[in-house]
Amino acid sequence: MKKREFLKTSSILALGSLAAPILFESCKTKNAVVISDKEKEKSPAAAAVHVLPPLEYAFNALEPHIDAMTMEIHHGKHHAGYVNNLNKALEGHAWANLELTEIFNKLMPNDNNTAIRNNAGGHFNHSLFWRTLGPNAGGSPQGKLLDKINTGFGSFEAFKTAFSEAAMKVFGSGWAWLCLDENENLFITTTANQDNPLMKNLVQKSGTPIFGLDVWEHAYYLKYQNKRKDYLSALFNLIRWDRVTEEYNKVIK
Ligand code: MN3
Repeated sequence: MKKREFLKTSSILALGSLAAPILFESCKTKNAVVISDKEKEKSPAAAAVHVLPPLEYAFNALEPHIDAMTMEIHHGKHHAGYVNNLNKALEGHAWANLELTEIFNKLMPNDNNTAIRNNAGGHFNHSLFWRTLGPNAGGSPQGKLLDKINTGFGSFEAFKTAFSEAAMKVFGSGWAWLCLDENENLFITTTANQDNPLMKNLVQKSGTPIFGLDVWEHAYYLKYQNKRKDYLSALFNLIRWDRVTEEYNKVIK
């Protein structure tokens, strides 16, 4: 057996004896969508393993706004791919046991961590996205968050317009974000690819995202083709403002 083959076989055996039970254990104990820092299991015997959070609703639950096939592919292929590729990219890496937010803090321009950047971002961004969508949602936020939106943007309608305009301007693949800055003020920003505003060394304006909208074509193309604007309008029927408020409350006590 060549050395390379031996190493390959050894690592598969190692994966079989260590990672598989951890993965199994993780899946068993995960019954709620959790994001970021709480979504991986740690073991002294192996690097942490990031886990695809299950959807809280059926693939067809967001119809007619998002079709079932888009959801199945988006969650089961795209998001699952980010999780798998993140775990691969972190194998043997110094950041293997870091939380996603810690990884975002460490990313620097041109640091040769592109696979980690793209897949850690993809995992975090989609976890937040699924969590803040749901059937029978939409409407407008209430209470403190609504007050903050009114203060920051003039009105909820004005916020929707500004957010949609920002999302329309994302060229190619990316995300539109509603964030809190260090002064606890809301702002809208966009990022390319799977970057997010927590990647403070990589984005123009950093902050804590409380809602993110996926404007990659894979999020809407099957149903809306090139009509991103129609997808954006429909999306407002799915936003769970109670969950966005939870994200807001994590930042503002
Ligand atoms: Mn996506």
